[in-house]
Amino acid sequence: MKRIVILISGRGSNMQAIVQQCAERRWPAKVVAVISNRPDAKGLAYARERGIETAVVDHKAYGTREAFDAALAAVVDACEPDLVVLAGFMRILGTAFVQRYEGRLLNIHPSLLPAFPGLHTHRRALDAGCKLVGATVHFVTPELDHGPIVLQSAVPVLPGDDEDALASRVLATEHVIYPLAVRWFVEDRLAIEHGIVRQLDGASQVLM
Ligand code: NHR
Ligand code: GAR
Repeated sequence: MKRIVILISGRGSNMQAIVQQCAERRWPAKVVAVISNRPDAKGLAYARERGIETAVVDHKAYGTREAFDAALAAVVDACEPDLVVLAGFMRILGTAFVQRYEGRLLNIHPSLLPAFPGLHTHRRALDAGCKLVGATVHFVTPELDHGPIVLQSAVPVLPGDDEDALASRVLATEHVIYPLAVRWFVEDRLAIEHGIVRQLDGASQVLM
């Protein structure tokens, strides 16, 4: 059984999708903890209801990013994870943290990377006149939103779309691709070769 730790900052709908599929589809894995940097993250209540251990490491309690990262790493390490999943986690992590979990740290970013790394992706895609937008699951590397790509989804931009409309169309696909990517990881179906992810069964790594 692989041990999964999920880091959140808010609603946690991606976390919920992963928790549900892990339990219902009998993955060889268990979500052992959900950790938030925000004490008021809505997703914590869901995890508690499901009997999953929760913890809060409040970034506001630490004087430096390095001190926060070290405190977070201590809590994560105590869970002995095989995989750490960022699911709407909103703090940039330093090199020491990222290297500690290299090859077992995943993120979902709400854009078709390498377009629009960072924040406000839907606004920037609208401003650029993009006709397709989407989401990307990637391994985390020290450079923000630049790690090896595992899986992507693409959806159209429709006339009259605003940021909220785009965000919810993309989010619906996140709930499909993130659980799938995590399942591939826990079933040992992913390899990283020269910075490129290969799905060992040859499954399609894009959802349209
Ligand atoms: N850390 C590293 N090193 N590499 C990545 O690829 C990371 C990461 C930490 C988080 C998620 C992310 C995203 O998918 C993620 C990927 C937060 C920010 C940000 O600017 C940017 C990207 C991501 C998460 N955060 C502000 C900060 O100063 C705080 C914003 C807030 O609290 O609302 O850390 O896009
Ligand atoms: C998701 O759309 C996720 O891709 C995005 O925030 C949302 C979190 O929703 N992540 C980022 O923007 C990271 N910078 P959730 O909390 O319901 O999973």
